[in-house]
Amino acid sequence: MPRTPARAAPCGPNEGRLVAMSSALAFPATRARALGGSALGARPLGARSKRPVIASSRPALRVARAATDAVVDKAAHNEEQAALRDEMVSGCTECTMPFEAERASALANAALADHSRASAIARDADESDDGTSKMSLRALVVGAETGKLARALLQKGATHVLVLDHSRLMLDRAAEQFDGTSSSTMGNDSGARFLRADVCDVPAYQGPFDAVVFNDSLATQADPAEALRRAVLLTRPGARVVVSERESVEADEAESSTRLDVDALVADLPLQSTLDSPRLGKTMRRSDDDRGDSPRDESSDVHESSFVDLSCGSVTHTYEVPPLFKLRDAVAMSAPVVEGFGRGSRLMGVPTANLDVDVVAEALEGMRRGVYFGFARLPEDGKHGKWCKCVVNVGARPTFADGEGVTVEVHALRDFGRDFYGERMDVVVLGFLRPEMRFDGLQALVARIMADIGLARGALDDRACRERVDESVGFQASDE
Ligand code: ADP
Ligand code: RBF
Ligand code: MG
Repeated sequence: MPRTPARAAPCGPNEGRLVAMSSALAFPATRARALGGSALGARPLGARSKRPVIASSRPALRVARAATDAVVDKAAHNEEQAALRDEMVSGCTECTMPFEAERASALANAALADHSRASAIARDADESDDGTSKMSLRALVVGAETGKLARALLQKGATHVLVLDHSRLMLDRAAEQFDGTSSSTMGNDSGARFLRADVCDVPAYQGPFDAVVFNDSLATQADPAEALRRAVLLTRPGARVVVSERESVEADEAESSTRLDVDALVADLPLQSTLDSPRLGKTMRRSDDDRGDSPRDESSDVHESSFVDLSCGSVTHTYEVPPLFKLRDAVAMSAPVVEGFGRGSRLMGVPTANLDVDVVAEALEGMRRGVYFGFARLPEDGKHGKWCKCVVNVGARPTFADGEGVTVEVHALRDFGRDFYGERMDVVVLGFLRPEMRFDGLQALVARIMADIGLARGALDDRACRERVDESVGFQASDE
């Protein structure tokens, strides 16, 4: 796929239709134009722009800001979207989209080609007795369109595809792509499933997903930044996140500045471009750049290397959720354990040893706020002196009105049977799990922390990770 931004080149048998249909897709032009909002009054926030297909790196933050600053009545927005899309489908006689098959195939490739989990599944199948693997590869499609993308994903190795849309009719139309054998709405059966829901409301048990594709749907979300953030939280480490927006070649310059700046939206998310070296991983510490062994700083990481594919009349960005234990340099900290907020994370079932932030200030400098995993120990405690697994939150606890300061909280995955305020704790941080977020209440936070702990355990159990610990930090991790 071309990396160099260029004007959209019509491709495949639909050649020429892009110009004729522009953002109207292949639904009747009058109906499709209503998506822009003019027929129903105000243009929805983040609605599709008719920008010419030019991929400039201009910092077009406007849409993201507008979406987050404004108080959006999300339910009303979603209903409006559903009505518009229902109307598009009910009024269409020839339900096809420009470059439909080519685009589905290109997006499925972006989502799954050379996917690390696909290789793991192939290895697992090789090693299994019956030559098949029980591992799943789950994809989430936001924006049903005609269902071709879901089919392409299944053909390219996805075992489960969940398709979301606000429009019931759109979902029904997409589901028609599947016969009874390949589609299921039941339980954990493999195949495609269709759900009328907002991406922010997808329950965690539907995932974790190995690929998420925003199929020409991010710009029409009530809050695109939040939608992306929620989607990323539903993913498994190593997952791909693909954002594709259809573009019009006839858009005027005035509208071009409202084009969604996807790179800006993902800047605070744990995503890296698929162009980053998987061996080196994403640079998480600014100090790497200070030492000059990385050509770019962390914030420009995503911007410089995001993948823009302009084929088939779309602009497509492809990112990867970093696989676990990807911190290039382990971060070592050693500090006395101090009193926290006394609100009692113990009540949450997750006691956290708060490290004295003044002591770890230097290590903290280059770290982004978020959740990490690694090993911890109480070096002065004969019984608990061995390294044990831990999760670490470096952040300001936005879920609570605690104050603004950044704290470093270590939850050791071991039962110490006592408190150890005032004692020194050593921590070696090896990997980044996710950015810190504001949750809607304690229950949601605790549920996510439990998921973090599960991911951390899995990563730290991995032999490669333990070997890396031995190499880079020079200690043997305990088996606990
Ligand atoms: P605070 O708000 O004072 O940090 P917490 O409810 O977070 O209180 O409890 C943290 C304290 O619990 C730690 O300082 C430590 O002394 C103790 N503790 C016991 N077990 C653990 C553990 N497995 N991980 C972290 N802290 C633990
Ligand atoms: N607090 C937040 O407000 N948002 C988070 O995303 C968040 N993630 C955490 C992840 C882990 C693994 C741990 C141990 C704590 C996290 N916290 C988070 C901090 C939590 O709010 C804090 O431990 C309690 O409020 C007690 O200070
Ligand atoms: Mg604490």
